[in-house]
Amino acid sequence: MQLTAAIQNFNFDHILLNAAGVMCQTKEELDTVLASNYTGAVVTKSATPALREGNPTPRYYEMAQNLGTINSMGLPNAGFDYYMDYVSQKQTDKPIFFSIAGLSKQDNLDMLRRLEASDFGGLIELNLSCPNVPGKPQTAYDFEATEAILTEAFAFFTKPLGVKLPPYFDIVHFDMIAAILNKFPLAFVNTINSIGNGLVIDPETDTVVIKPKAGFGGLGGTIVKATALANVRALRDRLRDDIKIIGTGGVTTGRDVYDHVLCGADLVEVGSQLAVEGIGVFERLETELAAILAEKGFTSLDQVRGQLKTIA
Ligand code: RRO
Repeated sequence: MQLTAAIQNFNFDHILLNAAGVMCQTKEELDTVLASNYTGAVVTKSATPALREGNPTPRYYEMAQNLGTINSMGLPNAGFDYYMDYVSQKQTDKPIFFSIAGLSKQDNLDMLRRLEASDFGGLIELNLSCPNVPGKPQTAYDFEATEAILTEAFAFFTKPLGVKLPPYFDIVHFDMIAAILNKFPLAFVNTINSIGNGLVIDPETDTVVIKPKAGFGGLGGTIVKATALANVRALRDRLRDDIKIIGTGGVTTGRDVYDHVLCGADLVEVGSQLAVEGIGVFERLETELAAILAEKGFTSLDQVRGQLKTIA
């Protein structure tokens, strides 16, 4: 069974990896993801130039019946240098995605300059979709700002760069973001980040379940799957073939992974369910995925990728 993928000259022996933010804030967590026999890569927690503690707790909550999660972590991370140190020291055959999420365009451009000047030989993910920093809107909902940062970045950046996008909910917005992304030599697009600014209530206490932003936070897990699939499918239909797609959102079973691939995902990331279930999730998902492929008589994901059928 061929459960592999490629982005430019990076080969992935497995299509699953963590979603940025989950199990990737410390070197020990990053090592855990890399050490799994069922991950194809690892992505680091989105970095800011300096260490951040993030928002006050409670800032993460799991809904009943595995419906999903809500978080308002607020970009807690060990700072750019910590992750640069990690990727410089690390000996691994697996590709590493270095994720950055500056709080301003200048922060992002400064970090990209440092990545460009460094020996880092992996992939870089520019997170334009953090929903949880009070007072900072998600950049990728501002099409002009998105085009501006990519224009300035690609004026000097030559390494494999992708963007992490928020979910879009309108066909015109799919058209607009794709038209912008197609202007740039992006290696990949990762869709979706959490659905921003949901609200979950505890029925026992009539209280919100997380403290920051009066309870508003990013939704992940089961409840976001349909939105994630729509975004993967819509972008695969609109982006240049050489821009690969990382499908993220709502993956709790092997069938969910299969559905992402059907919609056109090259790699698939696991966020909420990795937080809920732990590192063993990757073996379970890959085993379930392989069983579905075998049952359908496929020997490779290439026979499935993008093959979603519509009703004539
Ligand atoms: O740290 C967070 O609050 C966070 C980030 Br940066 C993100 O991109 N997505 C998310 O759900 N949480």
